[in-house]
Amino acid sequence: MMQAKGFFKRVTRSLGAACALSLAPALAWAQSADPKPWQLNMGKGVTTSAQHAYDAHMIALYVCVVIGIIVFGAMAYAMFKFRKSKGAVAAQFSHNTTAEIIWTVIPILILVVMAWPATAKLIAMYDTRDSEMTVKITGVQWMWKYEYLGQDVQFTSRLDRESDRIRQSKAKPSLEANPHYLLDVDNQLVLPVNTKIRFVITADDVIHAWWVPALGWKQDAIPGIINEAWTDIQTPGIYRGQCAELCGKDHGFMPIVVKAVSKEEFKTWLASRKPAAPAPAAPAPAATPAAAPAEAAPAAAPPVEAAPAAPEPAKV
Ligand SMILES: [Cu+2]
Repeated sequence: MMQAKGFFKRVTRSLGAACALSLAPALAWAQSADPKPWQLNMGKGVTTSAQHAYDAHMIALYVCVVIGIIVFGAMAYAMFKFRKSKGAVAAQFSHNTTAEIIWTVIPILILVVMAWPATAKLIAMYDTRDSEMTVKITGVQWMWKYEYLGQDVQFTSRLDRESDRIRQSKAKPSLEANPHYLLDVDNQLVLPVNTKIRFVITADDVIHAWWVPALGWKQDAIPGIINEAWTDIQTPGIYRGQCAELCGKDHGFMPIVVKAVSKEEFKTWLASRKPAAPAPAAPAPAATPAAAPAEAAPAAAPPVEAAPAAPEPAKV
């Protein structure tokens, strides 16, 4: 009996050590926003939504690890402790109501414990109220169109020329020479940090999906439908993503690059992208009373129709 106890302790200890070893590198890499080669765990991201997703993921992972240790530990213990060579005889019962109640109720409780925070976080991810600015994203075969609503700033963002040149030439890109091959664009989406930004997302032609993993969500861009999402980036930096919906032959060549900058830097950038204000017009020559109504009428309407609607000084 003492021997069995020692063996069980050793098995539990080595299982625990194996789990800790396998988790250690994953936890170390989780600090970075961009994926790394051979990264095993999901990234932490740089937004509240990403943090929520990461927390929910880690809770589920830890629950799975504990269940794995208990189940496989019990199996290993039973197999070695009650092996045939030791003269073990299998029990003959086939049902045990108490055991069945226990292994039904415990998983239900575990699911509820995991679903409660996950649901609360999911609801928060879709709450776009109190956002400070709105960016409209339109997916187009095969580029993205960005509009800063109310700011008169819009542009398209497509695969950078260098990536395009390499792919057209069929040359083999190297990670050293082209670290962002197919993940670079000509115009980055510049956004301020520590700002609740609402996105309205749609498409012009087919279904696309806007996805930057570091922001913690992905949203479909569907023609005729406006989807919503929001973000609040907490760390300045460059965050890359891609279209995540198979949208045609160049689906793999419409990357996304978000450049998160300080609020002041964003203000300066936005001002620089605004169209130049028109030069002040020279004072117009005094218009004659007859000419004024015709000018006020819409361009499409003939002046003769506009004239009766105008006040007629002769009748007053
Ligand atoms: Cu697409």
